[in-house]
Parts: sequence; structure tokens; C-alpha cells
Amino acid sequence: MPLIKKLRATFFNNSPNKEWPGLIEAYRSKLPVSKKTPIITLKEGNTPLIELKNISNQIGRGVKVFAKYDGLNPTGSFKDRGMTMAISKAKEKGCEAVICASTGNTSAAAAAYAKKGGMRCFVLIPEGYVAQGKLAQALVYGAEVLSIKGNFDIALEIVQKMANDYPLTLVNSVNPYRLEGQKTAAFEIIDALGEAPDWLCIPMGNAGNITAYWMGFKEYYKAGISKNLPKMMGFQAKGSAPLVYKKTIEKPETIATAIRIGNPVNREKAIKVKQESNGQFEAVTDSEIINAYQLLGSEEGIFCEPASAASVAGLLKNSKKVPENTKIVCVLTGNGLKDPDCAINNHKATFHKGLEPDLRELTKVMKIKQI
Ligand code: AN7
Repeated sequence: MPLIKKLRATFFNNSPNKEWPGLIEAYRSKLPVSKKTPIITLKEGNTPLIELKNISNQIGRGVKVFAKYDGLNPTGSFKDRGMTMAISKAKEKGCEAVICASTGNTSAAAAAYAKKGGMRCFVLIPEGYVAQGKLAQALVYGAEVLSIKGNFDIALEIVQKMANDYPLTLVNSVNPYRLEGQKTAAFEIIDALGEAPDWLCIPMGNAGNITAYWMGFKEYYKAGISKNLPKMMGFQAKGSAPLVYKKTIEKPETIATAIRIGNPVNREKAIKVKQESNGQFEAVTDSEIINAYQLLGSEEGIFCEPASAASVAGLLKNSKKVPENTKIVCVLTGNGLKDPDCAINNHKATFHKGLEPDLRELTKVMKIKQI
């Protein structure tokens, strides 16, 4: 090989800029796709695993905490992982329209992928309970938005019936391809750490994601790629915790609107995950969620949405129970930019308003002395 070609090949292989092909291409052999499947991708996946050094130090005893920051996916949440699969498979079978119920993130992801694939996308959302950024996304991506006077659980019941009787493909997490796509996050964690973590802390709504992660961890374990399996620690908001209290919640409430779900469709699967992994389900209060949300922002430089912070809130609640020298991954499922109202209404930062544009006035407020 001529030198220049050799150099270029070496550079390319080592280059951090070598393009990521999207998760279906990256994990093709482990996903139910064939040569005939049209791959509809926005290059989702390959999200960073970031060590949370300040939170690790706070817990101490050699515990290392990492965040799987899935809010850095193309539409800002983990839903893109499942949606690239669900929409590619829908396209393969010739589907022309998809539908979902959503607390916001599913609708954003469904809209982006469905429209890219040339399909109509209907979304049913609970009026008044979808964060601004998510609604903005669904509208801009071109979904047909149906806002109902009812909560997510009612919306999901309706879309399940519609998908039975109309030419619509349901892309909520009852669609098995969603979980197949989402399991790749577990692969990525093992690819990065070289092993599975000791604990996986994750927020739960419909409990699709915890089910998908467990599928991924088990698959790598069975293939001998990892030698251990994590304890699956699922967290719900106290006012919306059907899996913790083992009953349907008729009127779920929480500041974390993404997980304001009272009747999770993946209930049975989640219970199995807990049993198989020797895991735990627990509730965290809204104030514990906001605490973790602010801590992640102000000490770790990570802006996630409130539902995502439930994973860290849950870990902090259990920090004394964490065994020494363990590795823990907290899944940060969505980007903080999706819910600016929550950020503005709950920050603890210094924010002086209405100041005169005067250097002396400003430095006085800043309480900083001239050198
Ligand atoms: C940021 O978008 O259900 O336990 O309709 O948006 O798999 O349901 C969102 C769920 C966690 C819970 N974190 O995941 C929807 C929706 C964020 C979320 C969850 C959601 P699952």
C-alpha cells in the first residue's frame, strides 16, 4: 500500500471523527433487520457515558457513578433508539401512518423518524402536561397532534384500540421493535466499561426502557461479552408509582411529566426484570427529583429533564446501601432543554434582574473587588 494511503487508513481508523452509522448498522447482527429493511436513521445512539465525579465523591467508599446521557440523541431522548427500529420495520411492511400516545418524548421521536420515512404520524397527548420543548418538536417535525382532556393512560388505551381497527402502526413500547432498539444502550455501556455495572439506576414510566436494558445486558452476558449482570434499580415519582405500590394509580401526579403514568403497559415484564436481577423498585419525591436535577446541572455540567433525574435521586436515597468499590450507571433518559419551565421555576442560581448597564453598579452586585 502506498504510504499516503497507509497513513490515511491509520488516521481514519484512529480518528475520533470516524462517522457513527446509527445504532442499527452498529449492532446489525443483534437486531431483527435484514437486507430488505429500509434503515431510517438520524444517527442515534453512541451517547456518552460520563463519570459523575462530584456525586461519586459524595458517596465515597470507592464507588464510581456514571451517567448514560441519552438526552444527547437526535431528538433529545432515549426514544430515538427504539424509534429507528420501529419506524424502519413499519416502513419495511409498507405502513403509511403511525400513531402513539405520549407524555412528550415518544411523540417527538415518532414524528421525526416517521416523517423522515415519508409516513404520517399521529400523536395523542395529555393536554397541559407535555413539556414545551417536546410539544415544539412534535409540531416542527410535522406530527398531527391530538391533544386530549385526559391523561397518558387514557390516551394509550385509545391508540391501542385505533391501531387494531385502522391502518395505523402503533409505536408505543408495546411495539416489540422499540425494545429491540432500546436494548442497544446496554450494549454501549458494556462496550464502554468492558463489563456490566453493578447497579443500573433508571427512571420508570411505562417500564419499556428497564425491560429493554435488561434484554441487552442478558444478551451480552449469554454471548460471553460480559461476565456479570447488574442489579436493576427502577425509580418512579412518588405520585405516579404503580410499580412501587403494586397498583394502578388513577390520577398520577408529578413534576416529572414524562413519567406521569399510572398504568404501565410493561408491568409484568418489569416485575420479571426486578426478580431476575435481584433488583429493587422505589419511589422518589418531586423534591428529591429536583434536588438531583439541580445537582447534576450545577456540579456535573449535565442538564437533564426532571424524569431523568429520578435515577440519580434514587441512587442518592440508597447511597449508604451501595457496596464498596462498585460501578453504578444512572440512565439520564432526556435532555433538560425539553422542559425549560421546570428549569426556570426551580433553579437555585444567582439571577439579578433589571440591572442598569453600569460597570460600577454591576461589579457591586457581583461583590467583586478591583485588582
Ligand atoms: C425522559 O414519551 O412514556 O419506563 O410517552 O420520556 O420506558 O416508559 C416517556 C417516558 C423516562 C420512562 N424518562 O420510560 C412518552 C413516555 C423520560 C421519558 C421515561 C420516559 P419508560
